[in-house]
Amino acid sequence: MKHLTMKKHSTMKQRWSIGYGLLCLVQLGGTANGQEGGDPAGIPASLRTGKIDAEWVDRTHFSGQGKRPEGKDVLWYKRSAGVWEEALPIGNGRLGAMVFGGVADERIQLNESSLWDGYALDPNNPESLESLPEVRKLLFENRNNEAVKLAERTMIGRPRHVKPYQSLGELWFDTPHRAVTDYTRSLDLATGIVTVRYRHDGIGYSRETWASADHDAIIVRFVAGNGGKIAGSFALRRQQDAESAPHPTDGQSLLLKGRLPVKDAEGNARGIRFAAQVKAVANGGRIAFHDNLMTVVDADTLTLYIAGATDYPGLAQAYGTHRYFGAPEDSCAAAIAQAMSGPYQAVKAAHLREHGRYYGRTTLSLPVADGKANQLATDELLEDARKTGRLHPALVETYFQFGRYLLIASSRPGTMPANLQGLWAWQMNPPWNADYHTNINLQMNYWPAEITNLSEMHLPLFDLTEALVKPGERTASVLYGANGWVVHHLTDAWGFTAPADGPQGIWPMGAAWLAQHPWEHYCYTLDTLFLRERAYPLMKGAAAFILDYLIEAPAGTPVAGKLVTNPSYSPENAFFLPNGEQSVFTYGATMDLQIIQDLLTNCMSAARILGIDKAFRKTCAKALARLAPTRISETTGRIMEWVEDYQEVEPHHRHTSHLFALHPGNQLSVTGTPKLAEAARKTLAARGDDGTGWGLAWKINMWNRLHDGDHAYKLLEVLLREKTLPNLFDNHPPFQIDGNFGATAAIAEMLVQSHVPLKSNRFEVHLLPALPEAMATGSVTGLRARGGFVIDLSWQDGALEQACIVAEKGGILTLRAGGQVKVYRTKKGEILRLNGLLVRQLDDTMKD
Ligand code: FUC
Repeated sequence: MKHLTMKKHSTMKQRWSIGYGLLCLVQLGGTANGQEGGDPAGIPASLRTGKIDAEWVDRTHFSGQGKRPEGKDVLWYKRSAGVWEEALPIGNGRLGAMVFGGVADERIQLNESSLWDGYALDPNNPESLESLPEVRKLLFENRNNEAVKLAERTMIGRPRHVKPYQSLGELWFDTPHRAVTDYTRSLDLATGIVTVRYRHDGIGYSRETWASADHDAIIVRFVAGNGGKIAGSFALRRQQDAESAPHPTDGQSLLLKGRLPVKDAEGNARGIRFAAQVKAVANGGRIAFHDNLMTVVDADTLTLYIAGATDYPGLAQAYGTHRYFGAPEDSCAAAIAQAMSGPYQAVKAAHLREHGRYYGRTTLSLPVADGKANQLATDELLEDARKTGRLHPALVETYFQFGRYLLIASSRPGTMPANLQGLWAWQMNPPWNADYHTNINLQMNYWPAEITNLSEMHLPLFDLTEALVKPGERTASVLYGANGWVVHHLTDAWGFTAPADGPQGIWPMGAAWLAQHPWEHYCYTLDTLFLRERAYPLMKGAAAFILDYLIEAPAGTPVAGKLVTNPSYSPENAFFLPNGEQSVFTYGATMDLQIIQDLLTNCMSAARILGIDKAFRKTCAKALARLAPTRISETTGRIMEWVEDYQEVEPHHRHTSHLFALHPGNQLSVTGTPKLAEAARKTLAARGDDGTGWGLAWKINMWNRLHDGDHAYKLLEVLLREKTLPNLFDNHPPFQIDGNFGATAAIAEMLVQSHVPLKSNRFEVHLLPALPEAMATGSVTGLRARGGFVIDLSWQDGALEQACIVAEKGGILTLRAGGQVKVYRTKKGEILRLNGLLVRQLDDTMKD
């Protein structure tokens, strides 16, 4: 249906269109009802099975000039999106959509966060435990590639790969408006609403699209100015495994239904079921159906309610269950009924309150008065950055807030956590399956959660982490004969914890790294109940595995007598062996040791705070004392990535794993470990100023931690100039959302850092630790620091002007700024107002 363009499919000889009321097939030559293009039901077979993305185009002719919409944090454009990477994302954590903003032809691509291929299975390789001693021996004897071969054969999961997260489907519609003037489309981050505005035949039209969290639906509202009428033809579609038709019981809806065709070894169908429903509510006008199309004509206003659901059993039940819950089409109908239970304006007002509650907590202002930000649309600001080499501060503000927006939209309490694409994926096989990579990417998604005041959005990560404990315990026991739980370099919605893909998958550090997050959540919130009930059990279980996995390095190795990991791998870098061969496997890779130091140290702190587990604390302390240390290369002065001073195959490799202790860890710092910090600086410089989107985002964070804001900003410039798509999505390439989240956290850490531990179980709070020259004047509100502090700051010409700090939990606050360190005793709820020299101002007040 719709038109098909000849863009990428030169063999297609026809162009399909939905007329606004009638299906029409526009013949461009060739077959009329061709095998290539169409089927009698009105939807070309190619659109059921083909590549939707390559075939969609908006046929609108644009003229005139759209104006920047109101609102401070707005992405806006003067044309509709041509491709998915220009479309604008909305989401309520579970349901997501990419809105193209087309006029003659609109496309709204839909996602539901639990629509995963695959099912829960036991992927653990039973041959692993037997081969483990031999793998270890080979590695200690520097017979690395023999170890790789044996491990590949005996340790990789069965199956070897996880299955993908997939698109739910797409809503496409035609309208009769082919030539429009003064068009704008925008996403207001503060409201979460995508708005399309234009004029046609002198009449103004607007359409707003948003995702309601509390009404659990996506809503599209069409409004016409005086005398204008709304018309359109609507179709729901999916490339595969689904059928779309008029709803059997609801005369105003289309329903798309399907099931993924997955079978287990016994031939039982195990794929999840899914459905999407779109319901049209027209004020005036008529709704009719033609084959699989729903048409609306002559409406004064039109509201579409879109719901989506699957029968995914939930993270907690996913592993080991054969049961699925509820018919997805019933869930859709229920969600739509709920969304329609109040007048549109009331449902919208509830959405604005709900979204604003999170979004409005933090503001960033980097003022310049050049008017550019008003004239240049978002893609033009990116273009301007590419031309001038410099970022407009308005772009930095928007990019920062966009990262926060994306987390609110893709990770709400009770939903799946944000995957490699957050929530948004149009393909059936997205890059890297849009899975959960646990060797950096999933964790990076959550770096901004606490510091940018979105602590609740962190919760889905803990739900996933808890769901991995049971399968992870089995993997620990089957593969390594170890206690505790383990996760390797990726996981999915079905509790996959075994090594996947290849040797890079034999990286048993995923759980240990994931366990950093609930601890961080505690450090920011000081929620002792959370620490006791959720964080500590996860941390202790991850540590139990590590304590069993560690092994003493034998005589003759560079760290003889010390505890190391084996096998071990520095994600995902390779090195040259002395004989010139390349390898990836070793023992005691630096990152492992740093993750372990982080985990065991955090476990000890947590147990001390909770006043429990003395014996376990001692065990951790003993292991820490024997752990092989992070070492500096005598030849390069850099932090060694591996236990031997191997030369890396790719010196600019995208992972900077061996600086984990600098970021996101905290054992390495400018003030605490100056020698290691200097070696880290050299390491970072050698890694270079380029990289994948997320690789750059990580390095920006690391330069911040070295208090070099200008270098950090230089990389932010590269990220925005070269690794950012027109809709501000991060570009690995391809699109991968972690870079957005990593860089958002980094912009926050230019302004506030609080990772340096003090003896008191507290952390030093450092104001403006890495302020770049390019951000010399500005203000921020609502950033959070460890210890339960909420911080507003303003600065002028590179120096702190004022700070206002709310001590939500009270206690000692150690503050560093501009070379000074001051200590304040605060009461619970106290507000400290400080001038640029950290001197308290007289109007200190207690919070009500
Ligand atoms: C890691 C990275 C890749 C990619 C993938 C999803 O393995 O090394 O670059 O980001 O995750």
